[in-house]
Amino acid sequence: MAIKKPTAKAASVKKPAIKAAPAKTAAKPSAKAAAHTAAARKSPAAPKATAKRSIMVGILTGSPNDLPTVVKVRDTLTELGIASEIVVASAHRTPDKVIAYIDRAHREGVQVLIGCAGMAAHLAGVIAGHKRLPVIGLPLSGGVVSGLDALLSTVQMPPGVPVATVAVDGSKNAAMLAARILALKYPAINEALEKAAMKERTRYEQSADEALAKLTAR
Ligand code: AIR
Repeated sequence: MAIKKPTAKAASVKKPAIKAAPAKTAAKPSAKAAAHTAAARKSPAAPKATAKRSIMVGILTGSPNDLPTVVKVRDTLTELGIASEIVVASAHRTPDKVIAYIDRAHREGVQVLIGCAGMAAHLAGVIAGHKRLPVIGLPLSGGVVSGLDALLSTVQMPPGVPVATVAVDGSKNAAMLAARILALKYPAINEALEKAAMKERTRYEQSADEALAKLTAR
């Protein structure tokens, strides 16, 4: 199930600085149209699937070597019907590319950004400092003490610039957190999360039953 998203055109439409006075002859909206508008305001329609780009979550990572872990973020989002894209850009090696991507993503209506990096993992922090979008930090192992360096570099942000940091190599939770943020706005994502939770519970209970059955059979 693909979650719909606004067209790039719609996302880039600027509001006029001065609101034009409504034409006197403008017809009143019908009761049906008014009800439709009210319903849309209550629960925002998922953005349009016809969008040229339908990316809701941008995943940045510091190195191509991170991709085996980072691709699991995208896979989990895809399972939930959320379109995402992965961009390799480093806060230290290619900071200009990081900023250019964040600006483009923001312009095109990407709603959550995930910054993944190992070692001196400043990527998520740089993203959070540049735009006021929700930012999730995914620290990666590979540096010293199994990623503790990346964990601290990601989580220890100065007050006012939050990065919601998940566990070292916690790809699945990075995706699930992004989905929970989006679920506040899109009922279809909320439903997908509920289904995923039920499936996970069944899997967990079945594996517990099987493990206990094996123990009693010994
Ligand atoms: N990194 C890249 N630029 C800044 C940082 N912190 C991270 C990458 C990777 C690690 O450094 O995210 O996890 C090592 O990078 P590489 O390319 O040498 O494997």
